[in-house]
Amino acid sequence: MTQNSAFRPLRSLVVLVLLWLGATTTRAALAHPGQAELVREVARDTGKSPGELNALLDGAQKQQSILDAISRPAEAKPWKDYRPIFMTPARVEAGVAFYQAHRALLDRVAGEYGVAPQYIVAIIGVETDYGRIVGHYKVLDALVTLAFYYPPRANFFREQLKALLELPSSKLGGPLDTLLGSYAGAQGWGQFMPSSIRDFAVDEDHDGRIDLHGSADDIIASVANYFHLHGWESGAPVAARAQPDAAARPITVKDARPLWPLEQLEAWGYAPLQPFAPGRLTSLQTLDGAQGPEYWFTFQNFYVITRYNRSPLYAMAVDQLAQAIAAGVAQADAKQ
Ligand SMILES: [Ca+2]
Repeated sequence: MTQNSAFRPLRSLVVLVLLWLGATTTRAALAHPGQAELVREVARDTGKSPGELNALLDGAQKQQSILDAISRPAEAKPWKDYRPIFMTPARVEAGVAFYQAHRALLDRVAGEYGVAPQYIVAIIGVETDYGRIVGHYKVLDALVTLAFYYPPRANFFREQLKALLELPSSKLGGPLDTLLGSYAGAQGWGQFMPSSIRDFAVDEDHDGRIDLHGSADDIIASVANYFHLHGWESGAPVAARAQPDAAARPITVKDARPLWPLEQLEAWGYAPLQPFAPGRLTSLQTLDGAQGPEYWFTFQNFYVITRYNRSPLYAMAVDQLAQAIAAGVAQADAKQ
C-alpha cells in the first residue's frame, strides 16, 4: 500500500461535498438554457415576479417524447394518405351530431362573425375529434421542451412560451402548471396556441374568463373569431376542382395566398368545372390524390384556413369535412 492511497477515501468525500454544495446553492445549474433571459423579458413586460416565473420553469420537464412527436407530423404524408385520416364516416357522423347538439349556438356565432358553421365544426373535428382528444402533455413541458431544446423552431416556440407566461389568469383556464394540451402546446377543442388565445379567443358566455376546454360558447366563438380576424369572406367558396388542358403551365406556389384572377389561371390552361364570379382571386394547389394528381383552385377562405395550420392538406381536409357535415345535416333535416 502506498502512502497516497490511504488518503483517497477522504479526498473523494471532499469532492462529493463540494459537488453537493454546488448543486444546491447555484439555481442557475438547474435552469433551462435561455431561461434567465426569458424570465427577465416576461418580468419586465408584465411585472410578474422573477422568483415565481423561475419556479414555474424549473418545474417544467424537457420530454423526449415531445421532440419525437414534432419530428413526424401527419402533414408530411401525400394527400392520398392524409385525406383518409380525417374523411372517415365516423368523423363525418360525429360532426353531424356535434352540429345538431350545438345548433342554436353555431347559428348565433355564425351570424355574429360571418363564418359558416360547418367550417367551425370541421376545425374542431380535425383538431380534436370534436373535443375528444385534446392532448395529455403539460403545456408548460411542451413549450419549454420546444422553446429551449428544439432549434429548428426555437423562435416560434419561445414566443409561444413567452405568450403563455404573460397571459392573464382570466385567459388561462386554470393554474399555469396544470394546463394540458398537445405536444406542441396547443389547448382545448380548437387547439389554440398561447398567442392565439391572447389575440383571438373570446369570452362568448361572458363569465369573465376564457375556457377553451369546458365552454362550448367560448370554444366555438373563438374559432369563428380566428377566421373572422384572418379575413374570412362570408358566403364565399373555399376551393373548387380545376381541369388542366394538355398545355397547362405548371404552377408552384409559396403559400395559398390568392394571387391571380381566376381568368388568368384559365388563360394558363386550368378550366373551372363550375362558373365563378369574374375577377375572383385564386391560387392553385396540385395534390397527390388516390387517382393521380388533383388540381384545385383555392380562394381567400382556403388561405384563411391555412392561417390555422399552414398545410394545404389540412385546409383541404377541413373543407371536405365541412361539406360532408353540412350535407349530413341537410339530409337529416330533410327526413324530418
Ligand atoms: Ca367564458
